[in-house]
Amino acid sequence: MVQQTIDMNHLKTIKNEITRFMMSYKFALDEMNTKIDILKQEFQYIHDYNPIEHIKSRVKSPESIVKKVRKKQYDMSLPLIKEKIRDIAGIRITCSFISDIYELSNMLQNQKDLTVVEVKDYIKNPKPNGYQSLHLIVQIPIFMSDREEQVYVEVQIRTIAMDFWASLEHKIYYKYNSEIPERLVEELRDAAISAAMLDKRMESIHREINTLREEAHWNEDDNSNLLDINNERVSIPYDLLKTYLTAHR
Ligand code: 0O2
Repeated sequence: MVQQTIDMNHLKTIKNEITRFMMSYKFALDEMNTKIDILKQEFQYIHDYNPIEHIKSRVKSPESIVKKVRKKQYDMSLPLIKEKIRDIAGIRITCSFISDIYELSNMLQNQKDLTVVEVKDYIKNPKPNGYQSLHLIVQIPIFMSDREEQVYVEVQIRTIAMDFWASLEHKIYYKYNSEIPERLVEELRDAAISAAMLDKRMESIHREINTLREEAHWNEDDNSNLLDINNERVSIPYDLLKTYLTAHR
């Protein structure tokens, strides 16, 4: 009877510890999502468009955590898991253009309370199978009633095309395990290259449209392109200003 009471108490303590452990990742994601939302609004204000197509976040399930711990052959201890498994909290941000990925990543890296632990640039250096994405491992402080904790969060930032490829590739491997023939591996790699080319084309169209929009805005604008010289109103040609601004950036 006494033995059972001790076990029950012990079990209760363990349950509490695991709950607190898992909650810390939920809080970290809440904090990150708030940050990202603020950045998104700021970006919208500066660039007049929303760079984020969608955001998904998840806390790895306890079963998946255990599976990864076993695969990596770590000891089953919470402090060790906290230190070694750095993608328990994960956020996936899908951006419109490649330049948005880097801008968003810089904005995140400039946040004073975030510590960037690792950056893996699979866009500049795609994985051999063609996988592309920018991965950041960050640490974010969370404040609980009795303590402050630094919690790891994995942030994956990619374009719609990269996300499309990664989702389908994941499904193919999930369904067929790792036995897919080399010919199909090649096809997937080719498809990743096509996705990257599509991203580049879309970005170039986006840039051109932006320039056209700026020019149109400049030409139709109130008085911002006018100078008063010797009581005479002179307009500054858009091309001249653009060259000047580019040279002095
Ligand atoms: P899930 O279910 O998405 O979480 P790690 O194993 O994390 O310690 P690794 O493999 O060096 O170390 O990490 P990496 O390369 O940063 O990859 C982590 C995550 O990126 C993966 O998590 C996937 O989500 C994604 N990823 C990486 N490579 C690929 C790929 O080739 N295809 C696809 N579709 N996704 C990829 P998990 O834990 O594998 O899976």
